Amino acid sequence: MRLPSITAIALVATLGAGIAHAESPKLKQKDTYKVGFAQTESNNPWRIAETRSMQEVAKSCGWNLVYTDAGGSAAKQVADVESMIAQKVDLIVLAPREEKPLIPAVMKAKKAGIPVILIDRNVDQKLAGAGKDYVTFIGSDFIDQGRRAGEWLVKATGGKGKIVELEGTTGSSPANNRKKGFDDLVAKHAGMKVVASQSGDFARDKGRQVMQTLLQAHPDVTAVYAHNDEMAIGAIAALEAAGKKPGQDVIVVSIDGTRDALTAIAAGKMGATVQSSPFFGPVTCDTARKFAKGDQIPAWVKVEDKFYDKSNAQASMADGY
Ligand code: GZL
Repeated sequence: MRLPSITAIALVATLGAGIAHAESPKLKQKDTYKVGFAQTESNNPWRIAETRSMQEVAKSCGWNLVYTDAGGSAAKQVADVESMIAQKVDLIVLAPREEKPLIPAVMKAKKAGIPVILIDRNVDQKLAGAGKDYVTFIGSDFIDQGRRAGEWLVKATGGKGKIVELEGTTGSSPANNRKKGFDDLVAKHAGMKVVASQSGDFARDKGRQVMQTLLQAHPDVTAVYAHNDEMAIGAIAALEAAGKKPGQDVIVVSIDGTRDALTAIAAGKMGATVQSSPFFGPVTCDTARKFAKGDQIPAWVKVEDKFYDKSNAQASMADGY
């Protein structure tokens, strides 16, 4: 009897190892689930709207929701996920605060046989993948959001401007990709220059403080691009405190679509904002149900976002949150 060659044995071993880790854990079909939702923090209207959306859908989706709030700490969010694993939840829904620190927690859930659905923010795709380590990423196209904000600003300024960029939470996928989308677009226009770019951590008052500081170094700024409306509104307060007229001396463009942003656009203080929907409850319930049924789930369940400027902000107030 001919023994299989070393190559054949190695191939089977590799495949076997591969197969063992080929797929993320499954979700059985049943009437009710114990679902963990690990939130990053509740420091702005966007995050509060997201949490409300998840809590509102829980009842109709048959979820007994285990909710945690990491208070802005990725380390605490890791501990929150580990606690959900210890509680043997059926499914973990995670908005990873930053792209890298949450990956070990995702792998621990996989090892414990608990499927993870990422919503709102993603993990570093070089270190973990949909279908293999987690079920899918449900969220907006942050690069496209940055590009759309940049496109609008180029049109609004005739392709000329000294831009201050207020970045979101350092290391988060929305901050990384909103920066990439915007900066790549603006770099194509010789008259547009990002003169300063700094994190305001997606928070209103931090955005105001950073804008106040950057204004001292760049008093001739003509435009502000904020990675979210909260920082944009903080920047508007800083501009006004410095005697500038937002919407006239300085054009402000942002992302999210909060009610305060729609109000600022209608009042002429903000130019435009790209929606970044926080309403993840229904789409997460639908995706989990399809997954349990055995449907093929795409690696990215993309959320489509609207766009608001002075032409539609007032009429769209009901979209705000
Ligand atoms: C986007 C989300 C961002 C919002 C911010 O999906 O992660 O986090 O744009 C929020 O307002 O803090």
